[in-house]
Amino acid sequence: MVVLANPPVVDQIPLLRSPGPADYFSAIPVVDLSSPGAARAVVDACERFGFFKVVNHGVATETMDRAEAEAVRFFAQAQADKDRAGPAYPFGYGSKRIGLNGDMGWLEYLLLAVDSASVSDACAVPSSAAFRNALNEYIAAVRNVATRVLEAMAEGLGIAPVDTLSAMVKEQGSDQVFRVNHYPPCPALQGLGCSATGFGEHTDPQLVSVLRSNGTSGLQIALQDHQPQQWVSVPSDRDAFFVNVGDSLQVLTNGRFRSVKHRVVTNSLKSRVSFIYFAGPQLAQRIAPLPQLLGEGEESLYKEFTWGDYKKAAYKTRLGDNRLSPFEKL
Ligand code: GA4
Repeated sequence: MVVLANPPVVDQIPLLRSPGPADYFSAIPVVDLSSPGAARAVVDACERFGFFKVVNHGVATETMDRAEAEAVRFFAQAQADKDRAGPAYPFGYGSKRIGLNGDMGWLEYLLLAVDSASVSDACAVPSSAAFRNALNEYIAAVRNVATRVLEAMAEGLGIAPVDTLSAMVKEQGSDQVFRVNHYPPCPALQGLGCSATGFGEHTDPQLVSVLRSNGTSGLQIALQDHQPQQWVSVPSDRDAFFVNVGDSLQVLTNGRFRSVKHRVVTNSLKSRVSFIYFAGPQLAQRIAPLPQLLGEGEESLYKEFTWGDYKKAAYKTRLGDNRLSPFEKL
């Protein structure tokens, strides 16, 4: 057997099969957030996929475009200037390394803490007022989408009060994170049938994550209950948001919603820029199935933990690990 080494530029970055037209999944659920049927559609999508697209969300195109243009400007800077905005941990600029345990992807990014509805003062980056203002406007808007989605979920699940889930994110001191990802093209692999992993497969630890990207595809989700695992490509839509169910929401619903495994495959010719808002609760928030969702005699599938416990454990894992399994009851 001949084992080919990765071309030097993508050394250390795992390769994936390049997606073809047949991998695009046209059946991604679409939720019209302005429609009276939104609550039911959200619950259905969370049960079947842990993932859906949101349209008619009310966020102005200019808010998204301005933040994207500023991000493009930031990443176009000289490498030395961007490196001065690092390291990524706890917050700032990072390149290729994801987390602290050896994961690598073909991307550069900004990892930022969010306080209330804007970039935390604890983050010195971005230092440009124009970029920061654009991000703050975007974050306020996307946070509002996330809380409306959490309210639709509660309504659809029949949980009262309807702000039971959204309040966890709106509370002072909730643990919200924002990520700006730039996946440069990787022409070295063009025509070889394989692509660099932009962001390796993982589930998000929080309640929900809300993603928006430019028109370059790359996001893939794993379909639930498919053996062997089946990855499908999500057609890009720069006017929509995409929502992922995270591990914490899986636990709060006692597994009724399952967190979605997802990953990003790099395009060989086009840059992908994405924004992801991760809606987490306060560190002290107990993550346990909501009593209203437990049927008679139904027990929690999970051991007791707080978001702080989960987060601490998550940062010790590798990206692709199943982070929930140590918290499952035997
Ligand atoms: C996945 C979701 C978010 O991007 C993130 C990621 C975090 C990081 O990039 O530092 C983690 C990853 C994410 C889960 C496991 C740990 C932590 C990288 C990693 C290997 C910001 C988050 O909250 O968890």
